Amino acid sequence: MRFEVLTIFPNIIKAYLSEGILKRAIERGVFEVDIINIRDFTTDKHRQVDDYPYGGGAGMVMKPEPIFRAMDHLKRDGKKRYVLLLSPSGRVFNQALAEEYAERFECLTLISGRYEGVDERVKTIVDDEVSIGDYVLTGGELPALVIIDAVARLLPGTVGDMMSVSEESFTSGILEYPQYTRPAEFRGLKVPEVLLSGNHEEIRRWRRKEALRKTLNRRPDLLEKIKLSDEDLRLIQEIREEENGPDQSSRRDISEGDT
Ligand code: 9WO
Repeated sequence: MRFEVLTIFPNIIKAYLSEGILKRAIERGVFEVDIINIRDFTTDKHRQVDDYPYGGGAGMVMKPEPIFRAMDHLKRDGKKRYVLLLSPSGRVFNQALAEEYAERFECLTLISGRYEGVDERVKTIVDDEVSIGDYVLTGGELPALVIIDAVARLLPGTVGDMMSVSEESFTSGILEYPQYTRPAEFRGLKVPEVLLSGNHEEIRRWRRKEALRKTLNRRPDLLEKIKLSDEDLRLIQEIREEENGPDQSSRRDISEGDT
């Protein structure tokens, strides 16, 4: 797979991809990243990529010409590409979209804006606008990197053990169980006994229960989207009893007497 990033700050993109798992995957040819400096596609002496907004107002807007010329340059290869503009008004990125991009696209092109906005006509050359969350940043570079990271790690060969991808949170649809490593006791804080027991069935059940507990407490919305097994329902019942005392629903009213 290939990612193309259009930006006026290519070093931001380079820096992140020069470390860790993504660097290694690029070296091994799992995917490729082409960084295109939008400023290289200006035609004026000052290499200007921004200009004043029509209608007035504060700040500057990215000019359409350099972005269109950079895209024309890329399109000479005649290959299919999916073009995204990173914008807080785009549709919100999530794991399902990451999976779709990893599966469907041979080339993903990401346009990162700066200043106070991008000329609206750039939207005529993009396939979708994507947001990574409801906040405003100083540019689209971090969102582009977030999308590259989330998609690239799903490509076969990027992450060493694909089990860690298929077992993780959001692939399963619930949050992750608590993790511990040595030492077994640290500053008085003990690792749960069950994890030291060597009983793999008990460990599996404990992890599932704690993952459900965390999801129930922090992201109950996620539980509505997935199919819970009979075991899950039993574990949730146990959690309810632990956290709120015994369930009152199965308790008969005092007026019923003890028949
Ligand atoms: C800024 C903006 C603010 C309110 C409503 C819509 C908006 N669109 C943009 C925009 O496209 N800004 C450009 C990219 C230029 C200024 C900096 N940019 C930016 C992208 N800031 N924040 C993002 C972003 C992108 C994806 N997900 C979250 C934030």
